[in-house]
Amino acid sequence: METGFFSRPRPAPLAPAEEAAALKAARGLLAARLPSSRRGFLRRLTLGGVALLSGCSLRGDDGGDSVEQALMAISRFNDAAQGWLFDPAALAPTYPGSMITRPFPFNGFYPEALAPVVDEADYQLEVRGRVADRRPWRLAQLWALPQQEQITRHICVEGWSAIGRWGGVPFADFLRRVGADLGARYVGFECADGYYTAIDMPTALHPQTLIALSYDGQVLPRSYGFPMKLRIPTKLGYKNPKHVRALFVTDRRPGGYWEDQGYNWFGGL
Ligand SMILES: Nc1nc2c(c(=O)[nH]1)N[C@H]1C(S)=C(S)[C@@H](COP(=O)(O)O)O[C@H]1N2
Ligand SMILES: [Mo]
Repeated sequence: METGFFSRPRPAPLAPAEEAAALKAARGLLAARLPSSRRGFLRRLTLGGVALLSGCSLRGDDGGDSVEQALMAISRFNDAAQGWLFDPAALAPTYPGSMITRPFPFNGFYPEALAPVVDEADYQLEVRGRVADRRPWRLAQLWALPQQEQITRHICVEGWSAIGRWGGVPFADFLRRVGADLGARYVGFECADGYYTAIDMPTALHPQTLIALSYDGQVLPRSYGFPMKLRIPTKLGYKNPKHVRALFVTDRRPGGYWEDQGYNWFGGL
């Protein structure tokens, strides 16, 4: 299913008063369209979320037209898109190989040249928290597990999206294999570059959530998260940790590098 509403240019920021007005209007429109059980997220709705929901970049330099367009798109928001965004079991759209974005963009909280260099020989994935088997994993052991591939869209709140092809181990299979407490609430991730983030258990168990070991048929390149990243197509880019070196299962909601600076924790809306 190609919904087509996520491609957009990098936006220029809105003025603070415009931001506040756009958010207030978006919350009002969405409140009218959501079941009461789903309205909790509205308090945490960010402008990135508005852009994601509407597919419109919110620019400050076009006289407010983009805000108006975004709000119109939200008011037309269809049930299929809502299902994908709000139902933890719904599948993210997948795409044909011909739609892969080349080259796939790099993003990180530092320039690409500073991406961490992780030595495969030294690498161990630590597993902690509410898990029966906490033995660390070598990369070869992860590669030995049954693999799956997906071509999905990565959406960054900074205003770009790109389609890529990732392969790896369904995270639900991994969690079952290590005897994770699947009734626990969260899985947290720590990365080799100091980045960190976390997801809720329904997202961890989602059939498209992968321990990604490959990108476009190649060993996952350094820029995209070698030796492994979590690929979570139902979540925004910042919820997809690269260079993961440790994960833990917990009931206490972990923070995140961007989440702790105000990004929406749920990050998929
Ligand atoms: N370890 C680590 N993971 C990270 C980040 C980061 O800076 N460090 N940035 C996040 C953000 S905001 C995005 S958009 C994606 C970018 O992934 P890409 O370089 O494969 O496009 O990685 C996410 N995961
Ligand atoms: Mo991002």
